[in-house]
Amino acid sequence: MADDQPKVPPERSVAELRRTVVKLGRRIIEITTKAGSGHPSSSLSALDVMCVLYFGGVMRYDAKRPDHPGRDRFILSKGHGAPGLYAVLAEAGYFDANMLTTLRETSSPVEGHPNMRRLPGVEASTGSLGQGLSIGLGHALAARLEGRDYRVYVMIGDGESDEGQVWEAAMSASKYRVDNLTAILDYNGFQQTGPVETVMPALEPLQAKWEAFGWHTQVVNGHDVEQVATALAGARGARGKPQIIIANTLKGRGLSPFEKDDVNRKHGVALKPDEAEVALAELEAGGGMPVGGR
Ligand SMILES: Cc1ncc(C[n+]2csc(CCOP(=O)(O)OP(=O)(O)O)c2C)c(N)n1
Ligand SMILES: [Mg+2]
Repeated sequence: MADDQPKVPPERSVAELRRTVVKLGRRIIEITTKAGSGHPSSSLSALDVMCVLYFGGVMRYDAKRPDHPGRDRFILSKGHGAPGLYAVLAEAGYFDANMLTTLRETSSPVEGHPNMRRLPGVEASTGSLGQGLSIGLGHALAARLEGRDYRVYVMIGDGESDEGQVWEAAMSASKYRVDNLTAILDYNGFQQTGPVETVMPALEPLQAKWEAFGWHTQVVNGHDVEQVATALAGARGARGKPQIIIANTLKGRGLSPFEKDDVNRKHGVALKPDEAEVALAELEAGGGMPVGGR
């Protein structure tokens, strides 16, 4: 059954990936501003990683057959980053990009948080934080039981890591030596009410914690698509243990309308039309600021 799998869609070059990030970043800002709500800053920090997964020659999937049993899975555990996931899924061909502009409209399947029953390509209904890694672990173990070799990718948040269930999943994955499970932690430094280091200072030392839980760990600049691609390849090569990539990112991707709010980088706040204009111009001009060290 191992070869009963969709192929990896054509791999985009580094330059094409960077252009894709800008194109989809634009969509995230436009649709949340039109809706007047949503989580653009949380979507933008996670965007480069999702683009590498779907368009950088990593995941095996067939958008025309979203329920293919041999497909690789991606679960956005920080489900409020839904606008980013939707932009990626539409670009991948799961549904028409015109649907994106119905974000958060009554009865639209493009809901505020991903609903697996309503949109193709959504692997798990998330939004209640803390659950995605456990769901991903379930898929990863199911692959073993079924003799399939698909891989499971789960994106978790740094604030989300306050949830105990994340660490339950971390321990269990390690116990079962699950090596077809890769977590990516979107380390953007902010959660709903403030900086992560203020809300939950004991999150650090983060890499050492995951090491101690028995995971293969890597740290990358989450806005450098080459670094992300290399780390994903490294994760694929790890044997006998689950892997995590800690992606240092910027909430709002360094675009100044988000940076001006240094309490929470406009968590759950759409940009006003005039702010969106500024953000879009900066995005087109170079895509925000480089990620500083933490
Ligand atoms: C169980 C649960 N508690 C609280 C919330 C409310 N909430 C939504 S987003 C968020 C902050 C998440 O922060 P982080 O994981 O860092 O995500 P970011 O937006 O920074 O990407 C919180 C507390 C929730 N969705 N689920
Ligand atoms: Mg965060």
